[in-house]
Amino acid sequence: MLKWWQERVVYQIYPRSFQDSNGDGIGDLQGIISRLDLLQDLGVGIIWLSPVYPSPNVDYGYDISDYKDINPEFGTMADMEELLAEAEKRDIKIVMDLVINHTSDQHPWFQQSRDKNSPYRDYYIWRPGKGKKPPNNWSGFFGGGTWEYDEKSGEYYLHLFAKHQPDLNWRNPRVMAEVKEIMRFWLDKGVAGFRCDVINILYKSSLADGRPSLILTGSEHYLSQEGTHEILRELRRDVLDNFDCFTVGETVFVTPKTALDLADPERKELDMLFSFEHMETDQYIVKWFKRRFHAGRFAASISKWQTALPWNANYFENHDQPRSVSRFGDAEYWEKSAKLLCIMLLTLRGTPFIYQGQEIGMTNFDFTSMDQLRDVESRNIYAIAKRLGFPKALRWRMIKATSRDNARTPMQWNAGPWAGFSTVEPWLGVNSNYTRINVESQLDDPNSIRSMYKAMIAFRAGSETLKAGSFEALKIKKDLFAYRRSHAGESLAVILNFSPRERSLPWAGARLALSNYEREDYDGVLQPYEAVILKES
Ligand code: ISL
Ligand code: CA
Repeated sequence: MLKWWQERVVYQIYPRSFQDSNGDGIGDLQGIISRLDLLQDLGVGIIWLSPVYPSPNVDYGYDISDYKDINPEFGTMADMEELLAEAEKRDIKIVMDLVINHTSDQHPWFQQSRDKNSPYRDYYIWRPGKGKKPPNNWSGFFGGGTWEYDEKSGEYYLHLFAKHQPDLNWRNPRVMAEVKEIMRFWLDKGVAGFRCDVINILYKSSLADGRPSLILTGSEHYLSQEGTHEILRELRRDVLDNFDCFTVGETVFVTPKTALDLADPERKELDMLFSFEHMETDQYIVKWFKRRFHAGRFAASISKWQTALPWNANYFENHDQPRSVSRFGDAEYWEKSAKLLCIMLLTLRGTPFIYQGQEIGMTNFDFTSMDQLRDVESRNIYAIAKRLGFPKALRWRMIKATSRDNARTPMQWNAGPWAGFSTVEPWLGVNSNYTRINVESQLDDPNSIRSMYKAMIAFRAGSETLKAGSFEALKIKKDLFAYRRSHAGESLAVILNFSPRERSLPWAGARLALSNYEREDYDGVLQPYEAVILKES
């Protein structure tokens, strides 16, 4: 028997960029409420809200200063309750982002923690320096160091992300108690679970120097440690198991083995997780060094993970990643390749996650200068690359292809001013292609990318084979990827042509169920970027 979170499709909303309702250029909760009918029409069953809590916005919501309130830019608690109620009317569940590895440095816990004698001191990780040097040699996720010296208490605090995001001390039972209470607070309000931010790095086993490494020196001391497994089991047992809810963990640097330890149902830790390997197949070592997209490499990674875990959280986009059609698709075949990615995402085994705008084929941000970017990570990395002497053209190329702002531009609703997102200039630029790529123009067009998403969500909802079936890779060859989903005597073959050329691939005894081209049957030849679903039995 499948659980409801295995049958439904998740839609991720980045609230700041979804819909502004009060003309301040910032998306908000009333804006989301006003678009719920469209999400219901699409077939969405769960919304994951990126953080809506009060935040100084150093990392746009991923630096939280109050876990039990709503960012006034987004609205009030009453708006949040209205959103939950309105979503429920449409049979849509809401999942919150839970960011508990770190808080904002403006959180009252941290402010008090700066006093050595405060009972909050141990909520964070404070250490004296080694002479003039920080306590250890670890390097951070946003580039640069992980320790910040605090004049007030004469010690350093640990921050694996920006210096305004101090890491919580998960060895302190009071931190655990606080987080349990926060989770109960939201579950009591009716949220249906949590997307757990960087959840496999909570527990730091030691603060010793890390092995010298090109990336994330020190990570062997905090990646997926036994202490983290214990924390996850405790949260599950004491909080989550008392509610009809689920968790999806954002788990960094996991392998199939370490991922299984986090998401094996028997172990009662996470219900599913986001792995990164497929998103790293177009890079060398770090995401800033992109290499040419190779469909075979992508497909091989997906296949490996499909069979490594009993259940996957499938995604090609989120608020941290460039747009999938710009990355894995083909600009010349924008529409066909976006539809191919849609068919792939919705036919894999696992819960599909669609990021806002993906359903209309939104593309990377066409920014022309660094001033147009808001993301702290892009700015840090650009500055570090400059310090390292990277030529300007290279720095620019890195940021262009990889900046997280590529996916954070305002949602393109229509061809009107500011793409219908706002009545004033938004907090981040609108992609200039909004007159061509927007929801309104695709809504009534049966051949639009959005219509393909709608059709595929409905197809999946009606197919036990797609929802519950097994996955078997059949062919992974350069730009051809074929796999089979089977269940209770039915078997579906999915064939994807990731190339601008026709490809011949006869498939005896199969009937066409669906294609991103208009055709009645399958003649053994795939058109450029064609994706077909064939019914084999
Ligand atoms: O951007 C990344 C992936 O390409 C990572 O380095 C990212 O920082 C990492 O996946 C963690 O992401 C999460 O936590 C961060 C926050 O900035 C991201 O938006 C969030 O998704 C810190 O809270
Ligand atoms: Ca607003």
